[in-house]
Amino acid sequence: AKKTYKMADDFLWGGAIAAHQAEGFWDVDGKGVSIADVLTAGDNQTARQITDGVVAGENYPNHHGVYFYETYKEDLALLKEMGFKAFRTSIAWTRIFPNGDELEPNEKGLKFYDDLFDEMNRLGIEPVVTLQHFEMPYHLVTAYGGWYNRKVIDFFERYARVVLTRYKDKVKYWMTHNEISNQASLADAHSTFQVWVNSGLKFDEKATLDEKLEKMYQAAHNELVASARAVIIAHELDANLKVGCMLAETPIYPATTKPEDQLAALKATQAREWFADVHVRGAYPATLETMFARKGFRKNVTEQDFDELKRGTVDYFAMSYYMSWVVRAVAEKTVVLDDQRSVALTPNTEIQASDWGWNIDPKGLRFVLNQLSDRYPNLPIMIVENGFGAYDELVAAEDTDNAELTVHDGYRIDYLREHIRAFEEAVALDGVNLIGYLSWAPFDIVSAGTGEMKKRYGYVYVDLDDFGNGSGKRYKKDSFYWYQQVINTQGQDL
Ligand code: P53
Repeated sequence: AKKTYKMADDFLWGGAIAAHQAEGFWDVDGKGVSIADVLTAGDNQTARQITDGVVAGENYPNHHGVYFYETYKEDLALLKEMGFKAFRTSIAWTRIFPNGDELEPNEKGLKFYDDLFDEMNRLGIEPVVTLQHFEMPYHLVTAYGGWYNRKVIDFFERYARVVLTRYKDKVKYWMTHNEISNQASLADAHSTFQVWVNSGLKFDEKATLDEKLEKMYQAAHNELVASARAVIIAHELDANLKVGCMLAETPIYPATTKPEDQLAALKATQAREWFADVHVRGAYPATLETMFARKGFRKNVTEQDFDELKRGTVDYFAMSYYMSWVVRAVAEKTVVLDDQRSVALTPNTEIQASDWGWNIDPKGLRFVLNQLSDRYPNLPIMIVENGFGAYDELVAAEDTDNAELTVHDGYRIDYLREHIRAFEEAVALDGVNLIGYLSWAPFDIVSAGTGEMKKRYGYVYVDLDDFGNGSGKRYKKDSFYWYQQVINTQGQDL
């Protein structure tokens, strides 16, 4: 057997979800409509549609989630049974400010998260909380145009101040915008979805790539300023609060040893990773500044913005990791940041992919942890998402305690084992300062990308289908007992 390593006693083992994919009860206790509430169901082949408001007769999976709003106590008890040290979820902005532009928060929404965080603390599970995870108020899109409008910076600041103030004694670990880097992939098939969930942007069908890029870079700038303000507020409230950025990390490999492919991979990486430089160093890298000047992008900025970016740098680096990509240079084009058609995604024939086409690349995790550690020396890193979306089959249990049904998910265990091994090697052999591992979706929830229930990640099966039908009951999968053992041995028994 391969060597394994023991992680530190205070290493944060656990899992992560997001409010909109789990809570359900989308319109109760004063909650407003979020941008997730107008996303229809899709699947492997079909993109989720963004409807104009909530339309009768459409299937909106986030409306039901897995009813975590009511089941959180039993779900947290299962996580505790696995030995969780930490659990990440998000606050649904629309529970606190239903439309986003109110002056006063909604007390019932605040109360829900009081109860949720209290329960986690009672169980000794450290809350790790995302301020914005694909769920901004829909009203901020229809009335203001989403994050492209600078007014949204102020609305976010108000929301952040309210929740940071309210929960500062219950939550130490925060992060601002989930996977802020995903919207950079404007040329790929999921770009309509990505700019919607990141920034509340919906492009005209006739918009040119430059028009889209101009909007995306301005929206991202506004988000980065808003993030910096949240960091500043948090530190004013309590210097011990830790606020992170959150990027989707996908190593990008060159397709061949051709120099132009190397350059393509580097440029494609820069196009996604610059967000981190602003979050961590408080300034844009030269590649971006030069491109903005050349193209006339990101015009609507103030001197105060750059001051706030400098003062509001993050305390740690949170990241998701699911897959790697391969790119090649498109021969007739000069590879530049602002023309993603100069770089083409290609399949990786060396590795397998999931049923949803996501490349399975555990070594890529070690690779990217090393890159980050080189780029931002000493900055603590937390993996706040990693997992395997797969079809599961619920079968009769033989030797599982009490429960009558289970899932034999050896394929999920294989994925997780190799990724855990990869980060353990990054820590033990490469000196990466990794403080936690929160795997994605410890119990099944609605998929963000497709809206499916059948793309499952959990250690716990949730009996609901793509239409929200089912008992909603929870069943432990084989991976439940496996992850319990991993945590119990601090990562030594994989
Ligand atoms: P689903 C794209 C690429 C990588 C991660 O994704 C992504 C996405 C967006 O779909 O999203 C993150 O559910 C996201 C979670 C999401 C998780 O990855 O599409 O932060 O909300 O559920 C897994 O399989």
